[in-house]
This record gives sequence, C-alpha cells and structure tokens, in this order.
Amino acid sequence: MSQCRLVLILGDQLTPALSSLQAADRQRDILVMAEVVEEATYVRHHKKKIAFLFSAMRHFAEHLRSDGWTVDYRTLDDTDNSGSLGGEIARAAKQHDAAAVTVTEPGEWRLRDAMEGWLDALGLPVDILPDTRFIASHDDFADWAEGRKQLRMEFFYREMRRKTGLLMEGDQPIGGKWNFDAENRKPAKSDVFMPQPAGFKPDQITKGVLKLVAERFGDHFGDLEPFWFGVTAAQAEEALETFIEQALPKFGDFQDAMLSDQRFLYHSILSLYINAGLLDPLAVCRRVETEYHAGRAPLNAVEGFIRQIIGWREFVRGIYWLKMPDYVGENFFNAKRALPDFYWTAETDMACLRAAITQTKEEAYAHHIQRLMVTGNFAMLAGVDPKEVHEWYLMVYADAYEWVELPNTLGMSQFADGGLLGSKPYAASGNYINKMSDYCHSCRYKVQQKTGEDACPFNPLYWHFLERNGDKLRGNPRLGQVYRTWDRMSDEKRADYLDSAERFLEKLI
Ligand code: FAD
Ligand code: DLZ
Ligand code: SF4
Repeated sequence: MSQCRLVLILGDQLTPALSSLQAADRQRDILVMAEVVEEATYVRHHKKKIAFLFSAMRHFAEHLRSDGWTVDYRTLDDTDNSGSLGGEIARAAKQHDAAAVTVTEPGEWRLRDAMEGWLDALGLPVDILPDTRFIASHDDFADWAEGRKQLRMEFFYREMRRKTGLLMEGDQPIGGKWNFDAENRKPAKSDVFMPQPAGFKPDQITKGVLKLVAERFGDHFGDLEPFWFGVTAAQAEEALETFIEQALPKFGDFQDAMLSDQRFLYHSILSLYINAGLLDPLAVCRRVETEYHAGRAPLNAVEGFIRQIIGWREFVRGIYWLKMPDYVGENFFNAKRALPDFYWTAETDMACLRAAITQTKEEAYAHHIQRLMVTGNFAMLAGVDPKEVHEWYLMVYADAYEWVELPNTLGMSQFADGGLLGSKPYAASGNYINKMSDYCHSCRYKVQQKTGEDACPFNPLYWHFLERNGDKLRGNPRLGQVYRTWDRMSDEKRADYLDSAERFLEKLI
C-alpha cells in the first residue's frame, strides 16, 4: 500500500468541496484537524468565537467520518497537543509515517508564511492549494488591479457580476443599474414583527466545547453564554432560510439603520457561517437571487445583499493578498492613541458606543454600520492607533479573520491606507448617528449641541480630526465642501470646537 498523505483542514475550512479534499484519496489519506492554543490566542478571540469554531470543527469531523474519511482529530485537551498547527502536523506526520502534506491555503498571511517553513521542518513535500471558495483568484484580482490608478469596489463588483451572471440580462445589469445603494439608507422603526436570526440549542458536542472554553479561555473578552450559533452546514442553511423568509425583503431599505432594542435588524448574521465554510458564498447569492425572480424580494434588497458578498467580500480579500504583509503596518494619519478602555467594558456615557460594544460583548456580532460608523468612526476621530483598532476587531467578532477584517478596519474604517480602499474617510459627526439610529434619545450627551461639556463628543471630534489632518485631507476633492464649511466658520467657533475636542480627549483613558 502506498504511503498516506496528510490533509490538514483548518478551522475555517469546513467545506466538503474544499480543494484539499478534492485532491485527496479516501482510501489512502488521513485528514488532520487540530484545536490549538496558538490559533485561539495569537489574538485573544472572543469566547463565543472559539466555541463556535471548535464545535463546528468537531461536527465537521463527524460528518467527514460518516462520509468515509479517516480523520485524526486533536482536541485542545489532548495530553500531547503541542499547541500549534505546525507542531500537530509534525506529530501526525511521524505517527502516520506520511509521505506528504496537503492543505488549502489559509486565509491569513501569518499562517501562509509559517506553512512555507513546514517543508524544511517536516522534510516532506507540502502542497498548498488555492482556496477555490472565492470567485476571484489572487491572479484574477492582481490582473484586474494592474495598471489602475485607483482600486474601486464598484468596478471590480461589475466584473464579478459579469463573471457569475448574477442579476444579469445578457451583459446588462437587471433593472438597468448596477447598484441600488442610494435607495438603501432609510432609518428603521422597531415593530413587533422584527425578524430574529435562527438560534440553535447546544447539543452534547457543543456543551463539551462550552465547558472547555470556559475553563481554558475564561479570561478572554465576551460572554460565552447564551450560545445560539449554528455549528453545522444544515443549521447554517436553516439560518439562511430564516433570513430569506423574514429579513431579506427589507435588507436593502434598512441596511444602514441602527436601533437600541434591535441588534440584528434586517441583517443576515451569516458571515460567521460563510467565513468558516459552512455556507458557500456563491450558492448563498444564487439562492437569494431566486427570491428576486420569484417576486418575493425587491431588487434593491437582493442587489444590495449580493454586492456585499461578490463585491465587498471578494474585493477586500483581493486587497489583502495584494498588499500584505506591509498592509498591516500602515498608519496614514500617524495615529498613536491607545484604544480606550471602554472598548472592553462598554462603560461609557456615549449611548451609541455603549450599545455597539455591549452587543459585541454579548453576541460577538455587530452589524456593518455599527462597526463602521460607531466604533470605527469614533476610533478614527479620536486618533487611535489603527493596529490596536485592527486587533480589537479581529478578536471580538465571530466572523473575524484577518483577510476580511484587516482591509475593512484599516482601510475602510480607519483610512489608514490613505485611500487605497475608499475614496474618503468614513468620518461623521453625531448628526449621522442621530439620523440613522435612535441611540441619541437615551444619551447623556446632546447630539444637537456642538461644543461644551454636554455636546455629543462626535461633533467636536469630527472637526478636530479634519483640522489636525488637514495636510493629508485638504487635497481630497470629496472633502472640498467640508473644508470650505470649516474655513468659513469664525475663529472663535473653530477654537471652541478644537477646545471641546481636546478637553474630551484629555479625559479619554
Ligand atoms: P449582512 O449585512 O447581512 O451582509 C451579508 C453578507 O455580506 C455578510 O454575511 C458578509 O459575508 C458580506 N459582507 C457584508 N459587508 C462586507 C464587507 N464590508 N466585507 C466583507 N464581507 C461583507 N466582515 C467579516 O466577515 N469579518 C470581519 O472580520 C469583518 N470586520 C469588519 C470590520 C470593520 C471595521 C467593518 C466596518 C466591517 C467588517 N466586516 C467584517 C464587514 C461587515 O461588517 C460584516 O461582514 C457584516 O456585518 C456581517 O454581518 P451579517 O452577516 O449580518 O452581514
Ligand atoms: C480562529 C481559529 C481558532 C480560534 N482556533 C483554531 C484551531 O484551533 N484550529 C484551526 O485549525 N483553526 C483555528 N482557527 C482558524 C484559524 O485561525 C484560521 O484557519 C486561520 O486564521 C486562517 O484563516
Ligand atoms: Fe452617540 Fe452622540 Fe448620539 Fe450620544 S449623542 S448616542 S454620543 S451620537
């Protein structure tokens, strides 16, 4: 009998059609899956995120076994667990006298880099296969980006529409427009029929994992229970169907809305499943497209949803692999402030931040506008070091992996790449948050007040940010009007704004 190959399946590769599984031989090869301390602590992930992945990994291993594969699964509490993926693959190679190792390329640069060293460490060939769960390969993206002065999601997205045929009529977009975003900015009102994402009761496997996570990672950020995430492909499918039935039709209209008593609004809460491999992104888009053709969901909702996946999700991945490893060190504004303590405790008088962080702590989830316009906007206005901001986002969300989190945080939300990903910073005063949410009603600060002790801190911070970064931003054509407004203010008013912001920043710990 020929020597076996080891196929390493990572925690976010829980996909039967994975390229490494396609290349493997059920009769000969051994699949290796390993829970390791290094992956759980290279940043100290939210407890719910670790529990979700470990439980989903254990369920996937069962599924693979029932499908005829031999799986060598290493739990975190196995006595000989070396604590790292490199260590576990080395141990497994010895134990099984393996001839080679195959792995689908990891989503994070640091792990890809480590794997390059495995060949030497193991003395065995290590085959790293492309991750075919994405629509654009690294080469596709690099070819598209080549020679362009600016990389804009909108143009890349059109390519992805053409490539997939999603919402296309021949070579034209259905509805005559590529993008219906202008219709997707309505504030929401809470009503009794608000959708809720599908939740699932922990089974025995999940209960075992919850106990392990409580014991081993009890000091990590976030609440472990109640734990309601799905942990299998079937449950993730159920979550998709619940979203389609209850929330999709209004997804577009209320995509940017925020409400104090509604954490999920009309969002899908599917990113954790898609990113871990429990749902296939293209299949999700095709399923959602059928709702438009069946007349059950309007075009602005379906197009908006599909754009997030084949547009933004693919685009940020392309940027990540094009720009790493230097990308993580970018700091366009040279921002140096430490991340304020309240990002960990939610103890702040600012109601919008309190709501977004409390929910992050309890659910390991916040929706896009909370991440971008509340926690992200505040950090940028306050001048927080983008690396600290990045590490926070990577830790606290159940869907966070560096390939998707870093460009969203560093590029989109902090403008730390100087405009590679977005044409202007997503900076906003309290007015924006007030327009899109009901947070301000219950805030100790007054959103209409511009300066002084009781003023909404976003108001003076907004102008402070623009003033202190004027040398970098004044030339931006999209900010011309804003700077004209600032320049037209009296000296006294400008000084008042700057003084209020500085007083607030002095007290920020
Ligand atoms: P929905 O609003 O229902 O959107 C549908 C799907 O579209 C999502 O499930 C997701 O797969 C995809 N999507 C939407 N927006 C984006 C985007 N900007 N980039 C990539 N995919 C997108 N998303 C992550 O998956 N992981 C992250 O670590 C992550 N970090 C972020 C950090 C910051 C600072 C910001 C501003 C955004 C981040 N996002 C991240 C993007 C986005 O906020 C989440 O994908 C979304 O909130 C997930 O919730 P949902 O499934 O309910 O999404
Ligand atoms: C996020 C994560 C965690 C917490 N734990 C593991 C693990 O124990 N074993 C594993 O294979 N993967 C884990 N992951 C996911 C990896 O960090 C992920 O595969 C890489 O970051 C690449 O995206
Ligand atoms: Fe947030 Fe300002 Fe509104 Fe308070 S007043 S909730 S700080 S935007």
